[in-house]
Amino acid sequence: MDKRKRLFDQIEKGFVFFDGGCGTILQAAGLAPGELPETWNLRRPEIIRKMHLDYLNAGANIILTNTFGANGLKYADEGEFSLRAVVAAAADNARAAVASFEKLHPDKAGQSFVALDIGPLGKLLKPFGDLDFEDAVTVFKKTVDAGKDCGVDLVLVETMNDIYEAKAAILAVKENCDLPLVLTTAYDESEKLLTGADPTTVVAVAEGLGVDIVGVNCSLGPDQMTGIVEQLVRCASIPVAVSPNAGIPRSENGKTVYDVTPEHFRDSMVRIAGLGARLLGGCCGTTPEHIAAMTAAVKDLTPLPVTEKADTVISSYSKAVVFGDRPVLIGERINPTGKKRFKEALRNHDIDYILQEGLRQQDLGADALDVNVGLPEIDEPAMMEEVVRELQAITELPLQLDSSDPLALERGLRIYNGKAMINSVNGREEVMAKVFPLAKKYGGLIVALTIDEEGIPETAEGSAAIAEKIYLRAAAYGIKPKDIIVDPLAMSVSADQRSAAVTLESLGLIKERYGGRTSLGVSNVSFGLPQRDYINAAFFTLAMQRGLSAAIMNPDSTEMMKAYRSYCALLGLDENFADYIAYAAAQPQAASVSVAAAETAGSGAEQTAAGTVSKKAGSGLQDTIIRGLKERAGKLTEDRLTAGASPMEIIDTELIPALDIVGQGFENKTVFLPQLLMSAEAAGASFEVIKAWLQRTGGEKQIKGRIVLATVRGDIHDIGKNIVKVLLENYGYEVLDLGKDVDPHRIVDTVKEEKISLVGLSALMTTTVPAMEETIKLLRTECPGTRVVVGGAVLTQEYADMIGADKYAKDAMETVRYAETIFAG
Ligand code: B12
Repeated sequence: MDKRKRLFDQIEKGFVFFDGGCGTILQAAGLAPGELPETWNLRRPEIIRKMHLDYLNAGANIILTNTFGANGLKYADEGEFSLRAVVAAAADNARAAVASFEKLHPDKAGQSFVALDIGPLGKLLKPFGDLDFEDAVTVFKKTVDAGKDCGVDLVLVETMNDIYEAKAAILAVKENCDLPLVLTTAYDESEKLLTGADPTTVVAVAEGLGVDIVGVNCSLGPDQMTGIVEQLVRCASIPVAVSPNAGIPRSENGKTVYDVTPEHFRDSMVRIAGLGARLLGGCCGTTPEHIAAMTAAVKDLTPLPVTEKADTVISSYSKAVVFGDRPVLIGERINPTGKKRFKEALRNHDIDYILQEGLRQQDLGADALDVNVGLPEIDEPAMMEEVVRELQAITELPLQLDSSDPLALERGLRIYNGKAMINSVNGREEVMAKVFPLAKKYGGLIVALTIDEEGIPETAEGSAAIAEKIYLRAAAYGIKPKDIIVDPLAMSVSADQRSAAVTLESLGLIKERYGGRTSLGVSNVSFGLPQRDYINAAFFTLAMQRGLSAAIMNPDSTEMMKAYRSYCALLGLDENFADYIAYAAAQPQAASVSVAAAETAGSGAEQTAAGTVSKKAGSGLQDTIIRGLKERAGKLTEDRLTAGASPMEIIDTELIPALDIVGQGFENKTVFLPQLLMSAEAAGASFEVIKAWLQRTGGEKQIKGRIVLATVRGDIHDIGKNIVKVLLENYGYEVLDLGKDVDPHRIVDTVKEEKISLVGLSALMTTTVPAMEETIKLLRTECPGTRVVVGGAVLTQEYADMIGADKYAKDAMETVRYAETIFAG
């Protein structure tokens, strides 16, 4: 029988159960620290098979192959423990366990499934990490290739804490096999993934990519998952899977312990089943006893039905925009049409300018950004990919990929980190045949223009007829009406005065007849007329009145924004007039802020209501670092230096305060790791310029002394240490920089070999201060006489004394002054 059908028949019948934890069981059976658990598929198959059988006996229907970490980054292509050998053995073990179970329980034959288990790669993807998206797809593909023909019934991609990595894994699965696919991701207590996605975002991306079942696993215990499960059930149209840990792990005498007992787990999972989850299991710390208690209590309950949800959703990697009563504003400025400066930017490959346009529209209130980079003389597909890549690194707004070239759309959609809008398809058969398969594969909300082989219809009925044709063709590709947004085309009224009325009537008709969502490129209406904003704003208001769901518009147009904010306030779409009041209050200020910001580069970053760190009108260095604009940070630094600012002044008044603001946001959970990383990179770019400047302007050349610098073990923060290094070098010291995450022994060995008398250690986290202490202790015994100066944001004089350092230096300059005293004699 078709594997998908067999699985879904089982889900149809009632609850389906996953197995529980694996790591703790293998450790108890003797898995050594550092030993790869997947090698036991070959080394200790009897233990793996017994574990599977124990879970089947406990009532699990789906057992996971022991392949969580089996990927091409950890396992070689050849040899005894090659990826293929390990995965094949894992599948054999699981299937053997199912066979034994079915022999003992013939009545349960056909109810058990083997899932090829795929875990995360342990690396962040570019630009936040160093793994290329396509390389991640290739690595996952290897595991899929190794496992797909080994008799597994489905694939489980699990414990994903980055939706981008999940996308890479999903593509690898969908492109290389047709097994049913389950995606479960790991949320933290703020109910978000490490990179910021909430359940609505995860569901939008997963469903768009064609995942069969979506859910949550690991990190939290069942009780902390309640809110996440509620959200998943609320927005998913596919079954929801839930596999919690046996509580939040904690450390006791060096061992990881989990507090949730099988009875507690059972009670919590009964509650979770009642919320609408359909597949239930356990993750870290759960045992066959937990699973047995759960299955016994849940199996006879009646599950809630899985229902189709009507919401239209787009998303970036972290922010979902749900189409509701309030029209979604899509910024139109990233588009060369009629814009000389933008065309120039495209021709000159001035990505920075394009990014600025994006950020400006974000500040002005856009909910999403249209991206059109089509110019005949440039390679549009390559440019689309590059601009999408760069934009999605610096803005959380979802993107609308706008091109008539399917190749450009595909390049953008493939690497897009979220669920995009696709602009556009129309009623022409040829266009639908090219664009719908892309939307089906990558997900997306398709803008459908009501134009076909016959041209633009002259009546609202004509528009509705094309819309209907598009809905029907899309359905044949498996695309739902909620993922189509109809654009009945705003035509220039100056060419045909009736056209605006027809467009408005079409909006109403499409909504009324099909419950359809609609969108318009509003500004087209005024083409050829003076004071276009007047007409645009009035037309926009009329369109909103007819139920317009989204507008592609210029958020820089005061008239349009006034119309929009006032409309939302008047119709009760803006609770307590909050947005209206904020908008109105910002109006007189905006002008003065922009002047002030231009004069005093840097000050005034603020927390917006949405919680992200941004600044309204500034373009100073500090703001640029906060926003993570690398190239621009470099340029502005150069300008400041040329204008006479001193390197230390720039570091102290721009770099450090910017990172402090982002760090604060990170702590308050308004900023997520990707933004932190982008800011760190921008600070790094600024610092590179300072470094080059210092080298050019020259310090003293004669070497005054040799110093070892390192960020301690477990700590990868090195911006501060690098600043210290450059300043020391500038003052004539030779620095042996051992880098970051440096083992104490390596530091000691270098000091001995190089006969070093001063060591500088950096630590930025409370958790790495012990590694600093360990390094100092080792230096004291192995290299008596060597002085140690310590620094880094987390350190204080008190800490420094506690761990036995010779000196605490609060900044780079103080380090230099200390070095002067050490090497004076
Ligand atoms: C940038 C940054 C990052 C970047 C680092 C990039 C890089 N290449 O360094 C990235 C994004 C990679 C990162 C990752 C993480 N970060 Co971080 N990060 C920061 C941030 C925002 C700024 C640090 C910085 O560079 N400051 C600017 C420099 C110039 O200042 P500085 O280092 O203090 O250096 C000055 C002085 O201290 C001194 N100095 C520094 N080193 C030395 C050395 C010597 C010898 C001497 C004498 C003086 C000295 O001189 C310098 C110049 O004046 C801070 C928040 C903050 N405001 O500090 C969080 C922060 C340090 N990070 C934090 C955390 C938790 C993390 C992560 C665990 C996040 C995660 N969940 O993955 C990971 C850690 C990974 C690891 N194992 O280390 C926490 C630490 C909390 C704590 N108290 O323990 C902080 C405080 C943020 C927060 N508020 O939560 N982070």
